[in-house]
Amino acid sequence: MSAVVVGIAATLSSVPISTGTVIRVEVANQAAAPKGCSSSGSSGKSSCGSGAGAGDLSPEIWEKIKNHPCYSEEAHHHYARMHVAVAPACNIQCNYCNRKYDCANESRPGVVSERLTPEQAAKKVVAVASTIPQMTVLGIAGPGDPLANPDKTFKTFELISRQAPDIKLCLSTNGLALPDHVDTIKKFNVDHVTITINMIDPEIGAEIYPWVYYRNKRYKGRDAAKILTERQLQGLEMLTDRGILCKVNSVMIPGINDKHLVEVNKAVKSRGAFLHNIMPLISAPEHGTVFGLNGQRGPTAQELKALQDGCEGQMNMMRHCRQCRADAVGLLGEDRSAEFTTEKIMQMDVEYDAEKRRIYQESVETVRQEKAAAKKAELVGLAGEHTDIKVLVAVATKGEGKINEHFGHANEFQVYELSTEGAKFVGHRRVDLYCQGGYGEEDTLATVTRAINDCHAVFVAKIGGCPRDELKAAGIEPVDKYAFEFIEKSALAWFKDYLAKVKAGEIEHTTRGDAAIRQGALLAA
Ligand code: CLF
Ligand code: SF4
Repeated sequence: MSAVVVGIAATLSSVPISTGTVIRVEVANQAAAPKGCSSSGSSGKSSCGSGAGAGDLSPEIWEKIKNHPCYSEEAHHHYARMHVAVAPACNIQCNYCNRKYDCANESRPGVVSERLTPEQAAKKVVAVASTIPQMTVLGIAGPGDPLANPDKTFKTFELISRQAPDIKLCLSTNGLALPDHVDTIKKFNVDHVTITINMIDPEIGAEIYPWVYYRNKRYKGRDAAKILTERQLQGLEMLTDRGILCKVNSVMIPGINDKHLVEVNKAVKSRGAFLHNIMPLISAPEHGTVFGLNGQRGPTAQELKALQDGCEGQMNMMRHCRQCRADAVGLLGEDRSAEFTTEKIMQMDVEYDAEKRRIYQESVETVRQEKAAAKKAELVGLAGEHTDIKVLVAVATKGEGKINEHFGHANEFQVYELSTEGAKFVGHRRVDLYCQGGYGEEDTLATVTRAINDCHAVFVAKIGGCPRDELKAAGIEPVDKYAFEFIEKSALAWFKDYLAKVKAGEIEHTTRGDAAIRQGALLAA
């Protein structure tokens, strides 16, 4: 095993990190040669991002991501994932985590998952896959760290790969124990691994991690962070060496690691990470976390976008993460876990029908092709336009890439950036339901407006008179004329009209303000 080079000050001493392995601490940019995602040699172009399609990637990579809702933005409109909460213990402490809740590296603070045995988990996967044929990925993401519970985690993977072999296996870890398990991960065909890497500098790490528990000893502060970063980067290299697709999650903590995440981005790209997912810190006093209690704020929507945009030239950025819980079920952005409680699952008599799933997924592919063709046709109409104008628009959708949700029923809005280059997914905004038992809530409308305040328009399947007027007063145009049509095609058609009106002097193009990322505890719908 070659030494791993870590991007931190050369004065740090070497630390033994695993049997026969020593991490050498040198300059970051001297790290391993670029490996990576695409047929274009991991050039880090945005065409190679999580929004990339079949034409942008090598056939081998496309096959791995085409129906993985987290690794492909385009796939997330059509395919679902599920998590099974089989891993309760954790080997580190993060200042944004309260152990009463799930691992906040993949989950929202404030929600707790039902713990399962591997056998219960396998039964649940078969039941969900039979009920939701677009469920293609099984992830283990907590509620603690999967690799701090290796027996339960790998037993679950073993059972599922036997009973539902068409389902992709996915794992999310803090990375501390990762180098010890890379060969087992490979053995069980876990082809997608997420590592949460919030820093490569132990000084910064000491502000995020009070301790790690490593080789039967508790380390604190800077020493703890140093071991953690070395193990994370070593694990990442070992995985990419074996051809396993790696995503890196980073929690953006303003004033602590926000600027530093650009260095993290370079370090993980150079070690072959496929995708970087920079997520906002969700922090509120009621979560009982160190950050929540000391008033550490999360980023605004525009701060998050600026960082993601800044890193996009370096590598593929994920922007559609929903920070879902450790027992999430369904499309990203929906949570059907309540339909599959242990009690309900144990009473279900399920038979796994792989052929039925295959036929359903073929129909999904037909819709995807129609969607791509519609978008391409609309883009042709923009080809003659020459302007730097970019606008954000919000969309109410419940999947299939269509504008098919009522304004009042949306618990999130997807946000697209429109330019003459096309329509690009840049994020989502969670909101409280405006429509409560048939009536609109005025307070809620104000929070919705704040959440999409940086958008010029909101596309919906339907909207009532009152919210329509209030949105207009806030400078956000409600658009329902594309109800049940494909999102990108419709947004581009609207944008063409917008540019025409600007050109004709009918409207003046103005930039909009910032928007708020919701900070409260997020509960299952
Ligand atoms: Fe789960 Fe994570 Fe696999 Fe996806 S989630 S283990 S890679 S299957 Fe996805 Fe959820 Fe974001 Fe995670 S939206 S929190 S990135
Ligand atoms: Fe909590 Fe996850 Fe951090 Fe462990 S790794 S302390 S479970 S957020």
